[in-house]
Amino acid sequence: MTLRVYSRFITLEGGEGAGKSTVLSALRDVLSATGTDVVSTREPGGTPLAEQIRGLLLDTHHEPPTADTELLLVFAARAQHVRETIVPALERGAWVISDRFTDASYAYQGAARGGDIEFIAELERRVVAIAPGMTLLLDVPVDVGLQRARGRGAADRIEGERDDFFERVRAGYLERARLQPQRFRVIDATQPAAVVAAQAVAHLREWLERNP
Ligand code: Z5A
Repeated sequence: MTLRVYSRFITLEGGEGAGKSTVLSALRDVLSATGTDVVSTREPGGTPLAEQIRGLLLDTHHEPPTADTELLLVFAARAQHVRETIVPALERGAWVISDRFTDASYAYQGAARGGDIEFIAELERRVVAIAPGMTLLLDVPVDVGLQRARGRGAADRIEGERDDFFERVRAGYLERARLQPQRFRVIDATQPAAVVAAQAVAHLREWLERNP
């Protein structure tokens, strides 16, 4: 079973504090300004049930999930998100921008947590079955990103991981970008936020020209 690729589906990826939220607003503004129907969403989350699963994943107060539990919860949330939010929006002709998608599972549950990549690929094929046309990877050194993210206050369960975990996340993302250069655009996210957003918008405009 191959993944169905939607050119109107764009995802943002990156480690902690990479600046995805800031870029997402800039992309949404560009699309909305042209009168385009655009849905912005996030993972884990994007539906009421998936947001509850997000709470379970990030909460620091209950027993920590095992690596398998974490992986299956992430994909349970994604299954709900894809069927209830993403595919219905794409099928009615809207553009969808998601703050994280399946690449995050390869980076966090695969590269960083040591999960079985073939099993993740199997879940992707059977449970997700779709892929974005373009993915913007905001790449930032781990110390810079963590300093930004931790400046915001109490860390959630995953933000509380050690720095070497996030080094593996970053390496996992860069490896995916290296293997799929047609889909990925890698942006140096150490630059000022306005510059990062402008580069992301330039990629979007180029994508729009090729996929009107
Ligand atoms: N997760 C997973 O394990 N597996 C999966 O399959 C999925 C997710 C989908 C929640 O994701 C967690 O779920 C995440 C991975 C895991 N791990 N954690 N923790 P999330 O995306 O909601 O959470 P996050 O990665 O922690 O988001 P974030 O740190 O908020 O990142 P961001 O959205 O990229 O950053 P931001 O909010 O736009 O910016 C962060 C701060 O930096 C903020 O104060 C900005 O003003 C500042 N900032 C942003 N850009 C810049 C620049 N360029 N210069 C200086 N300062 C900047």
